[in-house]
This record gives sequence, structure tokens and C-alpha cells, in this order.
Amino acid sequence: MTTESHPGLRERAAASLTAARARTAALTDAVTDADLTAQHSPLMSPLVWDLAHIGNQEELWLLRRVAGRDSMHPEIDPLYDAFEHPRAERPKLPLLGPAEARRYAAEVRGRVFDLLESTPLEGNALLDDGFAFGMIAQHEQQHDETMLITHQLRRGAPVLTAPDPDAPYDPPAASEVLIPAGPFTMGTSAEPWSLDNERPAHERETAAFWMDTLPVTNAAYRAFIADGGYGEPRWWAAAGWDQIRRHSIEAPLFWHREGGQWLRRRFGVTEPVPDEEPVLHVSWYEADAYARWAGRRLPTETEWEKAARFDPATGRSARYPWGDADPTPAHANLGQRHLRPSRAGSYPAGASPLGVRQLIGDVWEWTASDFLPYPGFRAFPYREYSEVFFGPEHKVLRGGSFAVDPVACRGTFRNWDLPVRRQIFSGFRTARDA
Ligand code: AVJ
Ligand code: FE
Repeated sequence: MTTESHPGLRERAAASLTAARARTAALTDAVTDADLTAQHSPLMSPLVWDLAHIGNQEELWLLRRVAGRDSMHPEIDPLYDAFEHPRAERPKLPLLGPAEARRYAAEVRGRVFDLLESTPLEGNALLDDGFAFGMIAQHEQQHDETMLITHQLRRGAPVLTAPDPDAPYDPPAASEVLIPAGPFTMGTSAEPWSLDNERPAHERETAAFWMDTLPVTNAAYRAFIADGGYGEPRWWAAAGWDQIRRHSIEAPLFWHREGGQWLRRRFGVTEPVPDEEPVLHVSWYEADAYARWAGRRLPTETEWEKAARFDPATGRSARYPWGDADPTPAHANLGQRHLRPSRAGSYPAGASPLGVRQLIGDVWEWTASDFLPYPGFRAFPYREYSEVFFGPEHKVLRGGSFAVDPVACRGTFRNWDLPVRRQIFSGFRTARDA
């Protein structure tokens, strides 16, 4: 593909970068300078680190690697290399302050827009189809989700607001959908801004299986708690049982019980846990234990993607459950338009051909699978995006949450995390063999 045959690409790259920066600004302008530099949880960086890291990665990939320029501030580059300093240590680094970090990110962005106007969007793998610009827009949006997690962990009065979801609510009659046996195409070789771990497209085979029509709800999860699920070792993987014992975990993160009622804290507001919403802030171990208690299991990553993309009528895999069209607010709860998932049973327009709902948006869905490369995987443009994380210690999450922007969300998009993590916007659905 060339710029000439895709004249909208430059505009799409510019719009994606601008949208990401507006979100970054909203997340960082909402709090005081003291809140920007504080560490709200040892699991997270100070917000001001994310802000300058966003600018630094943009400088690295677009101004240095694509345009061949020298580093603007070589002395700060190591501070913002995620592999040099673990999150817990970042508050002690001589980081740029809030005003300096904003100025730096804005200066990089100004130069990037000059570059985007003048550079051909072809000629090497970083430039083809504007890939590096799309990758950087996705990177910023991923850190915006990370910053939203930091907001959720932050104590104190609420500073973020958003309207509640108003999506069409039309729960399907069937609680599960039969996905037929046979081959389908997994991954992509065509999506221009897909990341290395989504590639290449390849054929996979599954047996027939039943997939939950909807994500598991708070009401369903509460039944697991009420049945003593957190006290019954036979439901739990050994390491999960260790974790819940050691940390006295007895409910999803941010939940507490008061007078016989479950409440949750959500971006500074305490409220009753809503029955119909997908459960949020559970670890892989909690998802796995619930599924076993329910007589079911987590879907594999392959099963998840088949349920999300395979159209039995054509034999093709689409970009999204609803087809190849980009997501709109009628399809899915994405882009931090809301600060919560929509009720399970929303978005009939986002259903897959077989009728599976809400695979995209609302909550990240844990899968049974380890994060592994596809056959033919090639690290691009750097080993540290995906390759160094491959292996049994990370589990795959799919589908994106309400905090994921459409630019970083596709039927092929892969996320991963440690199975103990629960501050992320994670939920799940279950499956069973047919
Ligand atoms: C894909 C969400 C696991 O946040 O660690 C951001 C994305 N990579 N900067 C992460 C990422 C480099 C990554 N995840
Ligand atoms: Fe990063």
C-alpha cells in the first residue's frame, strides 16, 4: 500500500495522535501537581512518569528512528526506559516535573506533526501505511489506560466524571452459544497498524465448544462468593490459593462488605455492586476458580478469537465480531466514554455472527492461554514490545475494556499480564467442551 492509494492515512495518523493527546491531557490535568508526582500504588508509576514516557517513546520512534534525529535530551532517556527502572522505583528518579513533562511532550508532538506532513508513508516497515505513527498513537492510548488504572487506585475525592452507559440493553435468551468445530484464520497479516504479536494470519483448528453469550456478571460472581468459593481449595490453582490466603482476598479488588451488602469503590465513589455489570478487577486465578466452581473453564485464546471473528456463513475471519467496520458507540463500550462497563446484555449491534455479545469493550477477558508467539512471529520493531514477555508466566487477555481506545482494539489484539494482577480492568467469560 502507498500513501497515494490511501490518501486518508496521514489524516488518520494525525487524528489518532491528537485524540490520544486529548485523553492524556484530560487524565493529567484532572489532578494536582502533588497527585501527578505521588505514587498512588507500588504497582504503578507516578502519572508524571507516564506523561514524559509517552513523549520519550514518541521521540525515540518517530524523531530518532524514523527521521534519524539526535536525542533531544540524552540525559533523560534512561529515566523513561521501562526496562531500566521497575515501577516501584520510579518515584525516586530525578524525573521531569509536571510542567517540564508537559512541555517536553508538546515539543516532541510539534516536531512529529511537521514530520508527518513531509515524510512519505512508505519505503520501510516503520513508514509503510504510517505504521510507526499508528504504533505511537496506540502506545499513548495504552498508557492512558494505565493512567486510568492509577486514577482508580488513587485515594481521595473523585476527579473524573463521565456519563453512565446508555447503550441499548437487550439480553439474549440463550446463555451460551455453540461454536462449531473446524479451522479458522487466527491473527492478521493485513491490518496495517496491527502489532507484532498479532501477526501473521495462520490457520487454527478447534473442536466444537460452548461459549458464554455474555461476560460473567457481578451477580453470578457473588453467588460464587456466597457459596464459599474463596474458602474452598479445590476450585483454585495452587498458586492462586496461595495468593488469596496470603493476602486474605475474599472478593474482587475494590469490593468491601458493609451491613451484609457488597459495595465497591470506583474512581473515588463508593456504591453498591451492580448485579448486571460484568465483574471487574479479578485476577486470572479468580476467573479460573469461578469457572471450575461453575463446572466450566476459561476459553483458550484460540477459542476466544474464533468466537469473536469467525463467520460460519463465509468461512472468513472478520476484523471485529460485527464485521469489518470500525467500532462505533453502537457496537461496543470503548474509549473511556464511560467510567464503567455496560450491563451484560447490551450492544446487540456488536454481536458476533453466532450471537456472542460484548466480546469487544467493557472488560478485558482472561483466557486460559499463556502468552506465546504465533507460528512465523517476528519481533517488530523491538523485542521489548512482546517477545521478552512470551512464556508461561503471562496469561492472555482479549477484547479490550471500557478504557481501551478503538485505535488499540481489534479482534486480533492481544494483551497479557501476570495471573495475580487485579488492578487492571479485567473480567472474563467461561466456556465448556461440546
Ligand atoms: C500490552 C498493556 C501489557 O502496558 O505493559 C506500553 C503495553 N508496552 N508500553 C504494558 C506497553 C510498552 C503493555 N501491555
Ligand atoms: Fe510504554
